[in-house]
Amino acid sequence: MPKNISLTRYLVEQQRVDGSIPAQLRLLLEVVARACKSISMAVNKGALGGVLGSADSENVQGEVQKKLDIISNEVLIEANEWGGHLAAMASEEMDSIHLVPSRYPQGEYLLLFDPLDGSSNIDVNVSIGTIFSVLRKPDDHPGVQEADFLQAGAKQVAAGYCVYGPSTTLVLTVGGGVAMFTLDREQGSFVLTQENVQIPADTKEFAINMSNMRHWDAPVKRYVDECLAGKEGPRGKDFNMRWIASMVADVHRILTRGGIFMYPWDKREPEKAGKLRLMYEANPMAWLVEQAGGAATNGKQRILDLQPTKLHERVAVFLGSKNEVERVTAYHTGG
Ligand code: P6P
Repeated sequence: MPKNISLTRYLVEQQRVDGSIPAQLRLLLEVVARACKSISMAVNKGALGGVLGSADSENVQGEVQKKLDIISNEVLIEANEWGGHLAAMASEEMDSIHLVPSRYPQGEYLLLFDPLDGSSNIDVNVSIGTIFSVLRKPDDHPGVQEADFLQAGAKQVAAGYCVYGPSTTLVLTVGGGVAMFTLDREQGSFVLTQENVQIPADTKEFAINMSNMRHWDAPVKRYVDECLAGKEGPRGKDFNMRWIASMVADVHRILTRGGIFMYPWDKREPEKAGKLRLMYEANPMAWLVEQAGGAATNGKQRILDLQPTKLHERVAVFLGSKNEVERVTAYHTGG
């Protein structure tokens, strides 16, 4: 792979190859990347930045907001308002959509994000990240309303995340595979460090919060029990387990070396389909995983085919190595 390809050069050259990144979308992705750089700086200051701990407020999910949740949300909003590439934004941290102020030109894209996923890990210095999804604004009516965001994940035009870990890494797809860019803090720019990411179809590593085992449905329990039975069990091989409790970090590991990530429906809150949010967590991650040769379902259906009915709706998530996701999905569907 050629050395020192910046994100900008990658986007320009990708547009030349397949026209998948028109100017407005390139601007959107560069602005989001710049916002992630600012968030990375704030996160990396840690206790020195005076931004750890809770903000003594709750978000629409009823979760206590961390100061950095709010800061990250504001950074993304501010960065994306003036460019003329967006019509509106939606965030895990905001009850309703945020229209681009009328003093700025309106663009053709909609941006959704979880500004700082895994924020319960901030105060304990564990990797966290920003997740984003880009949709096209419907052009059959003027203005933007919440219903315009309710598009299936298969309609995304771009998706990605930025993981704030030992290195800050931006992972992106526009439908032609998955590329990874590592932040070079000396240059202050994201540099291409991997392209055509491929997830192995098989794995020996599963990720799930085991403390919820007694609440799971039978198919999930069967799948995990078989992994735990190891070589002597029906799988005939031993498995390893990882759970970072930061979806971005768990998905990054799976994109890097394979594995299956599961956050299933459970009996604790049976009216909820799952814990994770469809629009700005499951959909972008599902597209990235599929673009890297993996699979992503809610246990029964392909996540990208799900038709959303609410902006903040939740979904069960099984994603990663194709053969494992197909197995656990078959346990649910009797396939
Ligand atoms: P639990 C973080 O709060 C998050 O939304 C995901 O990033 C993560 O995978 C999951 O929740 C962790 O949930 O119940 O294990 O704390």
